Amino acid sequence: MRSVLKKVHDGLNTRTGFFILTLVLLWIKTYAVYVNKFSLGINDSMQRFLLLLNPLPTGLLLLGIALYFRGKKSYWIMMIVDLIASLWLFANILYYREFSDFLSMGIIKSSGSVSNNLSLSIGEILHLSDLWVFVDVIILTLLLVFKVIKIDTRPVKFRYPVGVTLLSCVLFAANLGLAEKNRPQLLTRTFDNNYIVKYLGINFYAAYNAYQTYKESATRASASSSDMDQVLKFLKKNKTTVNPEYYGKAKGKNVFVFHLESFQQFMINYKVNGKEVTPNINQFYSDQSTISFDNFYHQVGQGKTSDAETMLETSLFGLPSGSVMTSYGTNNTFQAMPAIMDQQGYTTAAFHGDVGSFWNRDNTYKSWGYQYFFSEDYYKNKSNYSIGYGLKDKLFLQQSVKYIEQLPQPFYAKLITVTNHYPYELDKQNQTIEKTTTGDSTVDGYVQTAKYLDDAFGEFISYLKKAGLYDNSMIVVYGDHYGISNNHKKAIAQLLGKKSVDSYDLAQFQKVPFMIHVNGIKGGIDHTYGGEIDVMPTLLDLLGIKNTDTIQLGNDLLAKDRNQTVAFRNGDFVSPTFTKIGSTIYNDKGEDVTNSLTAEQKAQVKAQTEYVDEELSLSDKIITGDLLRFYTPEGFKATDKTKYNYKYSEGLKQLKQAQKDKPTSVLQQNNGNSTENLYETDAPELK
Ligand code: GP9
Ligand code: MN
Repeated sequence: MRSVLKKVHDGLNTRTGFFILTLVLLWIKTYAVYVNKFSLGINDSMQRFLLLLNPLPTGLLLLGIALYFRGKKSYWIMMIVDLIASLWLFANILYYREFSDFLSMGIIKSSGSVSNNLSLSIGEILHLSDLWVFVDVIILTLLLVFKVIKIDTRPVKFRYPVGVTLLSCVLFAANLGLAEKNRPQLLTRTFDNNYIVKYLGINFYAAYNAYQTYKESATRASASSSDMDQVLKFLKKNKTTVNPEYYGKAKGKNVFVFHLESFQQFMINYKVNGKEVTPNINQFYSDQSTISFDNFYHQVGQGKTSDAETMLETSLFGLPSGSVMTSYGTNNTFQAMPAIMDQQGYTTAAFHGDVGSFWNRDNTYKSWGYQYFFSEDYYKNKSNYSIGYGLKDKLFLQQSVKYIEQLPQPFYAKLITVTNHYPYELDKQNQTIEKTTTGDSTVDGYVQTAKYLDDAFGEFISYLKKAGLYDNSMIVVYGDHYGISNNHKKAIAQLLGKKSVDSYDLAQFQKVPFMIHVNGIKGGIDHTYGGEIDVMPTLLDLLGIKNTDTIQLGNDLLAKDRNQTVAFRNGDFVSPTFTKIGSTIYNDKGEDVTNSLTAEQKAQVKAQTEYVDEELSLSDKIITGDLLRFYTPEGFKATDKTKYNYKYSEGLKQLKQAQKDKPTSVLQQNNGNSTENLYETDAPELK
């Protein structure tokens, strides 16, 4: 026994021994923090393996820096690196406890606003067990100070630290490769900080985030207020005139924005074996008080849902790569829909059954001025309540009612569904229609989850009717983006009953529903060409809210003099006359006319191309240069992000107070009696 101890002690007296001990302790503790202090949502054994592995490469790299130095210096550098890594862990433990998200450089830069946002004092947030992250650093330091461990001053060969650095790089490459395999586009799309930490580790996350922030702030710093001139010129040139038949027709009404996940236009009135897939949505679509657009396209890029949200709430495009919400949502200035509605006396709230950090919603919604964000924490969840990215739609909508009924009216409420999401899996008990039979397994489940979404939508609409909300609300329903990607050409052709599909067909396949229901309004199918960028101006006009000075790249779909060229994020476009895909031009019948255009038609296509390029590049400039900080529209008060806190306990408190301050909620109008019992659902999980 003694000899074993002696061997260990001798080992620790060598620099390599001490290095390994420090590394292993840092590794174990980081993993322990991952498991005990964060909820990273481990779904499979590969994710578990990567979680265990990921502290190692960066640990080797960082502590390995010390090995390039000699003697005492080497030891102290090791301890300092260890301390910094521990402080970073510690700061994130505290931040995570309050926000269920990781600290970003953007947050640290605006740390004043963060501290304002903390609902609890540091004493309340701190748990004694958090201090464990420092124990190894302290003990190792004491062992060195009291010379229990002796400093090994022997010189080392240069190739030794280089070897350690190389090893860390190899391990990191392996880690990254496995992570990308499990979660494609992890870094290009950066959905969620939680994902980066889960797959690549908290130290990598720090470096990655710092790099992104550096890149972003460089562009931001070089932007100036004169850059807005170009934007204003473009807007002036393309301004439409409001349609008096519709302007202000929804004034003062509540607004529901109902987000149909991955829902495409071709599903409307679609049948499988003679059975309608989405009878409720179909009925809503053809209601005489619903304006339904049948040439409405999604315009998202890599940011998918987040791009759709960005366009709907700000009338600015997503980015050529990545997501506006994750990269710029925390710090940029916006003049977004919730803020505008708030300033019109509306209560504003977003509802979603996934974690709040996904797509950086928890920060972006503050920049957009949402008063409430009801995310996963606000919902009861049992093991069979969730599938894929979150709560199943029926359970999500049913549980949303207890918050909706507490919102002082008028309100602006956005509900984001999620069950109809790739890979379209649904538990047996919720399947109420047969799969399609294209043989493409990622496509064939689509109608089943779409049907489920439709059922959930139907239940929600029935509730609105019973609770009296249907008639005093403007109900906006839209599909966020394609559900079946262009990689599934064969299956798409089969679904559409065609032999094959070409690029033109695929462009048309990007149509998503966009419907606006206002009781008593003149509805019908509107054939105007438009896209998600046009939603905000359309809604503001219907609500009779002046928006002539607001920076919006879209235009009112109900205006008669609009440019109907619809940009896709990659610069392609569709329009009533020509469609451009890459360098190919199609006419309105889908025929390739690239080589047979008249001079006049060529000029028209050129003008359309320029229009599309200009609106996309101006949008990018506004976002990357944070140009809206230089421009506040008349009558608009800049959004104060520090006002908002979406923590569960805080949200409840706020709702309670709101009942007293402004007793116009459904609950108050119902003499304090909940309307939850009016909600009928056949969700099997509740039986
Ligand atoms: C998750 C959800 C999905 O919260 O909104 O986003 P998507 O994958 O569709 O972009
Ligand atoms: Mn989506």
